[in-house]
Amino acid sequence: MNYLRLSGLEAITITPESNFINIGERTNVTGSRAFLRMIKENDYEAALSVAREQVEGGAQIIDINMDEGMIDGKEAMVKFLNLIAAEPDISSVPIMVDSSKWEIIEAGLQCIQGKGIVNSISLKEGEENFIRQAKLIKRYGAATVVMAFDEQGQADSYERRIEICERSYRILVDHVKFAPEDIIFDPNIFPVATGMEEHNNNALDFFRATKWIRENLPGAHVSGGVSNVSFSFRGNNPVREAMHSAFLYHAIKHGMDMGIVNPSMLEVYDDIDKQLLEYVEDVLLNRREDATERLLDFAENFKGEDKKKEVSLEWRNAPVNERLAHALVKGIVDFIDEDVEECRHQFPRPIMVIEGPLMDGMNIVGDLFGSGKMFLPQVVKSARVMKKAVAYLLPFIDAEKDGKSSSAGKVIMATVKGDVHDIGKNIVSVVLSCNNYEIVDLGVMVPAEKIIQAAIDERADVIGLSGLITPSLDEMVHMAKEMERANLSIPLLIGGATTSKVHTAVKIEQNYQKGQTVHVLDASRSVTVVEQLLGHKKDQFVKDIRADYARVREHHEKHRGAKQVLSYADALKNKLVLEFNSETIKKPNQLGVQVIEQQDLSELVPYIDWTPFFQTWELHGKFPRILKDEVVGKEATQLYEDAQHMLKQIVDEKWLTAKAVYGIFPANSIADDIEIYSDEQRTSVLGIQHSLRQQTKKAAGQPNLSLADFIAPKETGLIDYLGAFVVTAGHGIEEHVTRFEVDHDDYNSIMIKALADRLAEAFAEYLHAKVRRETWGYALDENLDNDALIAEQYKGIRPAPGYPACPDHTEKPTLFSLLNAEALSGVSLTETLAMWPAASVSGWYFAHPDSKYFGLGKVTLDQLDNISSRKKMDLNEMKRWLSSNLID
Ligand code: B12
Repeated sequence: MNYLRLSGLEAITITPESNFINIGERTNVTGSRAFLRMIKENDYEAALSVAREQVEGGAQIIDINMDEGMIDGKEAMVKFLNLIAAEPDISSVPIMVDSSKWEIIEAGLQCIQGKGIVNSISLKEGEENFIRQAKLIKRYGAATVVMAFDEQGQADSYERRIEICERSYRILVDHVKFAPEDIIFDPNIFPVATGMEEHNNNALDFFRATKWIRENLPGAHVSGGVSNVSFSFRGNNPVREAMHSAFLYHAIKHGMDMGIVNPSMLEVYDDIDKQLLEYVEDVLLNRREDATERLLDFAENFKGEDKKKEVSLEWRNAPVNERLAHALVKGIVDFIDEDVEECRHQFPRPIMVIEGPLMDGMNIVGDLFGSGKMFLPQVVKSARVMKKAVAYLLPFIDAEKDGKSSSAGKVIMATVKGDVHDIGKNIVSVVLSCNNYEIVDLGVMVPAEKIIQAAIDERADVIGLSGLITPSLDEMVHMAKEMERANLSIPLLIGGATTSKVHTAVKIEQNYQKGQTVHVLDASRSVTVVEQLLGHKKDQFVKDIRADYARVREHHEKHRGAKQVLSYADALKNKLVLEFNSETIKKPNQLGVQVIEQQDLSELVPYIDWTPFFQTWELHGKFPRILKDEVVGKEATQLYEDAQHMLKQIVDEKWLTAKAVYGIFPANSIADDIEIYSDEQRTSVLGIQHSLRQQTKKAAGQPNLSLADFIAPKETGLIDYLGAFVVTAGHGIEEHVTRFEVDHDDYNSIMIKALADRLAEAFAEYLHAKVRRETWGYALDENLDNDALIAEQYKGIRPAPGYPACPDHTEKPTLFSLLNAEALSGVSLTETLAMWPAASVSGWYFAHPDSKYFGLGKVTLDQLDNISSRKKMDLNEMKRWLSSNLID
């Protein structure tokens, strides 16, 4: 059986093991008034940020709809999709081209890269039209949503749903030869509890039809727009949220595997008020004649109600093993020593407390997390309880001979040489240890030899590597080669922000033939992967992975160079030409290097962008909305409270020291180089910032950007300026991390790192504002609140080497020497140019009012050649550093 494979710039394969696929719905003018307004007002920058936010918020596919009478839908669709294509962070995910007009769909299909989805076709206008459209979709290489709609209208019963879906399927598969896995049925989600009897079976019929489709139409998928179901309860969010969650819970159980769901309108299924859940499910499953009336009456109680918090100690009355399970699931450490002690007396050997009640409790945690009913911060807290319990028992176990516990397997974890980030790695370690894997954590910046030696000495079953920045990808390739050379055959796991399945398949896997390499997207997937790699189904799993990676390589090979790009020379000709004059160039109030020895942390707190903090903990959604309504609302609030508590201690007790060094220098551009001068007479060149230029073929009138475009060319004779900065909030962190680790407290050790990262980012934001208003002084009257800063509404930009506009990390040494940064801020660069302490950010300041953030995208060898000679760097070395951005 083939699986549905979709792609933007990156591929996703939807297998039976995949979690529910969430389709972002906010780039849809029919569903979002804000998005409609942006399109109407031609504010495509804002529209792009809506798309970006959805991808960052976890949408795996984005639906785009421009069906609105007041706009030219076709033109808007084409324009928007072309703009998206030049934004790698958005176009990484597949696009769903959504329209009721075929011409818009077709225009959209002509723009999207990778394999997208058409939303939708149906038999509404008869077979001929249906077949014609399906053939075209097939030719464009897209998947399609098929509505349960035919010549007689929309399917509104179980029988009609299955009749239309079966007929559509047979036509598509038998006649059009459409791949069955590329068919996604939308069997119509209609409102329930409308007061009309004929609507009572609406949800139930959807569930039954979904099950029937999944069982009888092999390969086909089921999707739908969930919010429709609760239409009768508009204005009553608590009931709507409960209804959406309960609906999804049952729909997924019946086989719905993707859908349009607004995450801010979901309650955690297990947290739904039990009575409300019963009434909601009575309605959804049509369990009682009076279900609607009862829910309507009951719903009155929930109008506008805030969720209450209760602390009850009733659980303390339960038997000890239940108490342990409760403490583990709820992450309560308060009674752990006394409970473990009590339990120890009930078993002949202390080890049995771990193998019995504690592991039973952790299994519950593992299952709840695996099924999406528990979230990462809760799991990390559970791990803390487990670790404390084990620590309590260890002296008793050590006192016995042969007291070793049997683990499910031993995993070596390490952040690779040159890279300093370990939050992701630590989270994976916690999640695996919750599932009874023994973790040997080698820390950060670990060279290959050390990892391999540890694997041999420890007789490890798996090696897991983590890396955050692109240079680490190369180190992972090196690791694979070294494992092959050392004759190892244990599986190699690859993870971290810049890693990907494609990179793993194309660049890593084949270097390690004796064992299997697997890319793991996030912590929640790590357990199933390790389980399969170490379990009795290993052979089949490895076979599947190999076949999958071979397909990825084949696809990659086929599409190599298929992108529409300009030569570097043509891209340079299509540069952005800005106005440079006394309006756009402001002479800075202060030139030269400035230092902040010890920044008052309390001044940084208001600048914190909290949304990424929640992402670190795998809680997706925008702050502060996430605290209230989201599927993760309760957990997010708890996490936020814990964070505030620690943040206060960090500030009050000066746990961390924040330092900065920054400066503004005279500068001019020469093509894509920016010369940085010691003084305004431009007597000597202090350094050169080498920029890279976009080469993706742009829509007419759109320039190919380079950061150098934002600085006045030397030939204008005008003096322009460039700023540079390094900030850190990481000095002093080690002491506290060690303290937490000694106390077996992963939760707080991850928490302090996540907060230090937030403070580093906040410092970058704070300093940028200070530079704009004071040091450079080009935005004296700027008055932006934190939301406006986060939305980047300020004038000027501060791109950081490594970020999408300037992915070349090798510019950091220039930046550091310009500022004498290592001496003045205590931040150093590792061999792969990560910064130490980890919670540090460095970058450039551009002040031109038209400067903006952009993504470089892919570049060609002629640009590589050009930049390596400009930088006087060996071509192959340059190629290695820029490999993620090269069209190979
Ligand atoms: C928060 C953040 C930061 C924080 C701290 C990062 C951290 N976590 O330690 C700060 C502000 C300090 C920072 C700084 C920088 N950053 Co930054 N940052 C991010 C951001 C927004 C989120 C990363 C994150 O924390 N995610 C949450 C954690 C939990 O996820 P994770 O580490 O990926 O781990 C999960 C999985 O990957 C997986 N996993 C991880 N490891 C392993 C290992 C195994 C074995 C397995 C199985 C799984 C696994 O499981 C984890 C849990 O689910 C990303 C963009 C993004 N959306 O990814 C950019 C990003 C990682 N940063 C980037 C860059 C460039 C930088 C800087 C170099 C910029 C600069 N010049 O200052 C610096 C470098 C700092 C340094 N010390 O060298 C780039 C890297 C790409 C590149 N070209 O190299 C990114 C991708 C942004 C971008 N789009 O360009 N950054």
